[in-house]
Amino acid sequence: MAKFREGSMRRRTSRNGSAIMTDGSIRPFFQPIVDLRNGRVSGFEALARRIVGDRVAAPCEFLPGIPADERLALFRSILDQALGSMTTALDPGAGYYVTINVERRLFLDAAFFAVLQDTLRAWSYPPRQLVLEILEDDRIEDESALIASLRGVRDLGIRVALDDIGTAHASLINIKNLPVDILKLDQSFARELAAKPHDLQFVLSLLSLARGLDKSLVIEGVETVEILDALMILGIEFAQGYGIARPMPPDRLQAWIDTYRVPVATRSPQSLLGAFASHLSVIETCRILMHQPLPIAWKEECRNPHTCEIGRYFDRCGMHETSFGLAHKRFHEVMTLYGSDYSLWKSGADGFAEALALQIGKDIETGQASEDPGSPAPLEDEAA
Ligand code: G
Ligand code: MN
Repeated sequence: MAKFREGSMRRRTSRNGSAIMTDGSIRPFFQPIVDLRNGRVSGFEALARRIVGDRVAAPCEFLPGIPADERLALFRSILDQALGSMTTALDPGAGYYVTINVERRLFLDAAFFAVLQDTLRAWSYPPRQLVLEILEDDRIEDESALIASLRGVRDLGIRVALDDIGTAHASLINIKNLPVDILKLDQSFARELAAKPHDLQFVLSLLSLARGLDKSLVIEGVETVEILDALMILGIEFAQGYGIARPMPPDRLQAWIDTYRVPVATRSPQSLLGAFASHLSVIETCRILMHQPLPIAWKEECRNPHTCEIGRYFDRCGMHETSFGLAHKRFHEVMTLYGSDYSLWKSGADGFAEALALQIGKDIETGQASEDPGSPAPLEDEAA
């Protein structure tokens, strides 16, 4: 009787298209997440890929072929393979974490916790080194049940991340209501920063929100060294993106770790986008100080455009006499006026931001900005 039922289930799932699930073609690739404060790799996002011959397919291509009732099995498979790779392909003592995407409704699946605990136990894997990223789902869900499930996950010692912050679904309400440890800014923000430096304001404000809420912030979609530079200047902790590394199969991870160095390692700008980020920080600080006296050290040095980090960068590159260099000098002339003559201060601040943005745009047009993300040749599009 039991045998008959098992057999009929197997037939039913295979009719439902689970060939994708059972042929072993779905494997995790791993994309590093770097801690910008010390330049070290902190963890890896495990990303499901389907490998057929020498082609590597992304989830948007194969997920539609996996029916809803097999998504938990997909999660189990990725989790199992990811924990296996972390345990066997890397030094388990290094303390890297792995972060795994989970469809929102799986947190409400009755069998979810058993899958999670069984797999952790099978690999003797420390829960602290696992992060679950909550993905979006169009369905209206029972929020209180989701919150209870997330609490249960965190009680096991596993951390939870909210993915795709800034997209329609992952809204401020989710940040407010869901018990999570990590916020991940959707890659569409960082990816376009090179052409839209003003968008750095979103990064800066989200960082302030994350800090205030005591959560970590990961910026995804870091495609160039200039973006990395700007994020470091803002004080961002964690970054992920093609400019650091593409997702790669587990057997390449250790060699990548051994050779990777963060290309910029100071808090002083190395690019115009970095200078823009530095300027945003100064503006933000002035605004915070708005109704308070300027720190003494600032007051004395403020008028000298060579003393700030941007000024020192312009010194190194001989940029003080350019249009944006002159705008920078003008800002220094009015910088102390934020409390007494706000509109003059603001025109100086905006004038420098605009002049910089204009030059950044020109550099992109003339190909002076880096297009090479500064990482080894793309791995994902190659044969696995
Ligand atoms: O939604 P989520 O943030 O989990 O998306 C991760 C996906 O984004 C992966 O498929 C990965 O290959 C892709 N990705 C990662 N870094 C970058 C990047 O810098 N630029 C772009 N365009 N895509 C990226
Ligand atoms: Mn993700």
